[in-house]
Amino acid sequence: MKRRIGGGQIELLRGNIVEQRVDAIVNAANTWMLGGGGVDGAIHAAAGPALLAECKRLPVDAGGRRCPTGETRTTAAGALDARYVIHAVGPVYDERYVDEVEQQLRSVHASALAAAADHECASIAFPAISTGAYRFPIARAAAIALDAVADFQRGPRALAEVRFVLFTVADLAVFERALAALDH
Ligand code: AR6
Repeated sequence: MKRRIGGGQIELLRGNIVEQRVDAIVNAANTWMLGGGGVDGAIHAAAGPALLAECKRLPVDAGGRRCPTGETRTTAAGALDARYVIHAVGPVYDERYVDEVEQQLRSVHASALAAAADHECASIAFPAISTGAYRFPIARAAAIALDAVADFQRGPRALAEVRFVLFTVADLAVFERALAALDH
């Protein structure tokens, strides 16, 4: 499914994020940025050791953290067919703090798009950040992610193509409903 919004196109597809040919691939990372499971594991496995070496070069705090929740850090992409990996730290879902985690999910998408624009990327591929190990309910996550992207795309720095790569047919259907429901 594709839809034009603002200055570019939003595309939803089922697939594997590591196989996308785009300028920037977004990783569903954690705050330490040393790899993990899910998307993070798949991206590091496909990118090879150069990606971990890139991550280790980033500044780190006393707790070993390289990126706070709701923010992103950009590195080269190792062996991936992309120019950059944008490591995005989504929130761990917590129903006691819904407003806060929703805001963090929104900001991590806005931050990734701004980073892509800063690096003159025309295309970017997102996974469904926070909807796996971090347990964010996917229907709500889809609405927030697409709304954040639509906001950015209506602005002056819109990317030509923003792709969401969903791992299952069911997740793709959830995103398709959310995109269809999005106001222009
Ligand atoms: N391509 C596209 N989507 C995928 C892929 C893939 N190769 N693999 C999984 N998904 P998750 P999170 C889907 O857990 O919730 C890691 O350990 C998956 O089905 O990767 O943000 C990190 O190191 C789900 O819908 O990311 C962090 O510690 C979505 O991608 C933590 O997990 C996100 O699932 C981040 O958790």
